[in-house]
Amino acid sequence: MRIQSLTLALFTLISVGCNQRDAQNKGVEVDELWYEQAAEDWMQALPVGNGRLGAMIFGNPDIEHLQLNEDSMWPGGPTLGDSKGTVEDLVALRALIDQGKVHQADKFIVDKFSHLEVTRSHQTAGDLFLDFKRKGEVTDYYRGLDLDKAVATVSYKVDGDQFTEKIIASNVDDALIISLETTAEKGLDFDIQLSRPMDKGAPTVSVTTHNSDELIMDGMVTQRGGVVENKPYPMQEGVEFQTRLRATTEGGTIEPSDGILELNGVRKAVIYLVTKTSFYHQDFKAKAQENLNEVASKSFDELLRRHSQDFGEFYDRVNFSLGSSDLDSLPTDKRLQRYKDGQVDLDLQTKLFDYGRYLLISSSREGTNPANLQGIWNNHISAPWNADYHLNINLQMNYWPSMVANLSELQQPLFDFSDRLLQRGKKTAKEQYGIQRGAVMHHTTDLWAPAFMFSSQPYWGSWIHGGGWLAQHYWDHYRFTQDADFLENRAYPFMKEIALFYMDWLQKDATTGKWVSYPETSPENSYLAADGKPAAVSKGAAMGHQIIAEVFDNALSAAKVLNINDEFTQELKAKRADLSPGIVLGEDGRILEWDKPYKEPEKGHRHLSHLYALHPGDAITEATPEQFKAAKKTIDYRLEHGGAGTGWSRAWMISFNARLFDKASAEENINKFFQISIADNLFDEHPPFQIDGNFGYTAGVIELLLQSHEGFLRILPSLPENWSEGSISGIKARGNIEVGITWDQNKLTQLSLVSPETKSVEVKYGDIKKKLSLKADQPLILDASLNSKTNN
Ligand code: FUC
Repeated sequence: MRIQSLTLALFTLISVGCNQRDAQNKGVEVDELWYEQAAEDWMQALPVGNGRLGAMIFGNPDIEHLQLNEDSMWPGGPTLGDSKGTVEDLVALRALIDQGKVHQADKFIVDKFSHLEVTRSHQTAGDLFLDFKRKGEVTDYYRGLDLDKAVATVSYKVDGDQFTEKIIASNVDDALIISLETTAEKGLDFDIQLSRPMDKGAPTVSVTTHNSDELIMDGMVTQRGGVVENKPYPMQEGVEFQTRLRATTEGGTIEPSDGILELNGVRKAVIYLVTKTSFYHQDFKAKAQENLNEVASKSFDELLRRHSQDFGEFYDRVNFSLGSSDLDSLPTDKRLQRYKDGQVDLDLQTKLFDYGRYLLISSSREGTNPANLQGIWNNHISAPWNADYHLNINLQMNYWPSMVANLSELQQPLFDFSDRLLQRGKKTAKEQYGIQRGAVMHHTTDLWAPAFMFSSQPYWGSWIHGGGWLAQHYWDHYRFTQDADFLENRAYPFMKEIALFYMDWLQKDATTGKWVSYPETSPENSYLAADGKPAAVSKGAAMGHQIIAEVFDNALSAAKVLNINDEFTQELKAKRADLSPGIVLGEDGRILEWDKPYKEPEKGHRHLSHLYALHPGDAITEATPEQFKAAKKTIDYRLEHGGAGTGWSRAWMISFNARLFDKASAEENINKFFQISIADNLFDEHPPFQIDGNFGYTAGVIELLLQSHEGFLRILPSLPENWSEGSISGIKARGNIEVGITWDQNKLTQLSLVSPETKSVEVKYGDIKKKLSLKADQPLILDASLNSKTNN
């Protein structure tokens, strides 16, 4: 094995791809993923995206394939179904739980309140094929994704002639743009074709040519294999769209023919592709034409310049290094294999960190829909879990890096979407539970933002805290950005609606005198009831009470900032004072997941919902030592029983380790994440592909280096032993403080802090804790003793 990888390393050192090689010759470090062959399957293809529109690039020299994506490609519409259930049903349901009839309660909750399973999925936008009809020998193959500039490149020689293809997904010009170039005297001969997979045998698009150089693909998203209420429910209507493509060339000819563009003798070509949908625009066809005319009036170089500048404004904010990048001379898939074979690759860890930032910038920009379970990249008509928005961790995890990695603007799509959900959630609260105030959201939703319950199983579907968890993002957005306007006009109204629902949902427990939330479930998990059979519904559960407590606390903190003291805040305080605790320890020292210490059928379950208060919540810290210890015990128990099996669960584990200052486990979980959950294109695998793990990993890395949830900044709280030297800059702490950290031999060497406002901040490194003064926009540079380097 060893000899093999050494030979491989030597071989690849001589045969590195031309971009990498060129860059190294020029002494420029390129942050890239790169490969020596075309992608054979989708999980090897490389993603580009402008937040809404994107593609997976295969780089095939025979027939190049770009699988296309757009974030509003959904069947159906906003009108599917109404909330179910009545107030009487809720009373009856609670009575069953009070009487300990949990199996009946499990059945009742689904029968009365749920729409059962609904399958309607985010879908592929289709495919672009470039048929090169190649005959010659292909050598010097290179396929790469430059993360700094967000440019994908495919290059190779054909019978000695150089061919180069560059692809960008531009946000500023709202288009995919592909440039093709050859040094061959006779130029390139190729066909351009657009298509989209059939939906259960029915065509989903029609493709026509326009003028002599355009292809137009018109269609509507359908899902003939749709399911509603567990029954087949063919959806023959959905979002309408138009994809429009124009080719321009230098030299050669373009001939339209039967829905195809034929290009001959072309030395240089640029293909411009736009997609507009009825979700965003009533006049989407006119918009597509307008968009195409605008983008096609610019040269590729100009578009590339505009795109790289725009992308760089986000990407360049953060820099992370763990020392040597020598292994950049190895193709990414070979490096990954080396890692899987047991050779830890620290620089690949930094690449995956950067990739998380790249993916968020590419799948979530102001005005777009939020990143779904696959970001925007999806080649299915019916995707795993519908590539939708799961609210019991997945959607939130997508946005974990947004604040800490200094990408706060990219959270806007989450808030725009959540505000839509809030409107639907108010209706659901009223109709489904008879609760007149506030809003509720269940475990999953989709483009149309339904908030009602839809699942045939109580243990995943009847969870009611989607909105409560989202409320944390609103409050944290304020804590990080200090944007008072956002707090007043977006965060507080959202938090208040969620709190109002909870206030009316809570029931006084006759025995404890505490407010209890029920029916409750703990996401996707079940316990063994007294008869030894699995049950889901319980009278209170850890996560529910932790989330409710957090919503109440954060709403009260927000009210304080906003100087609000009214009936609502008074009522909130009273309910909060008597709320059932969300963190209760069992006799074995672990945190209870439900109301009682039940036996667990799946001891290594992937969700660690009862540790919400440790992360992403902040109620369990060093300042609560017993709970802190119990959290560690809870995690160890899960891991001993095969926990963290999925990519996202492993990524979450890294953040847990960070919060518990458990460096050794963090190191181990990072290695396992690479070894088990990362594919050749560095996408996270549940399996299958699920992008939350990518984002969770990037957030977890920062959590190891900087924490700010306790009211002060912790520097290098959980630095893994093998990250002995390194640096990170541009990351953010709560209070809108930008932080740079450099370390050597596992010890801090320099800390820099900068804030746009003059303020004091408390900082802790090891045993040293100091209160420091920051002057507006003036970086404060500190040494390992947290003494100012500048003033000395
Ligand atoms: C949650 C998880 C699953 C999966 C799905 C999309 O329901 O429990 O593992 O990630 O979301």
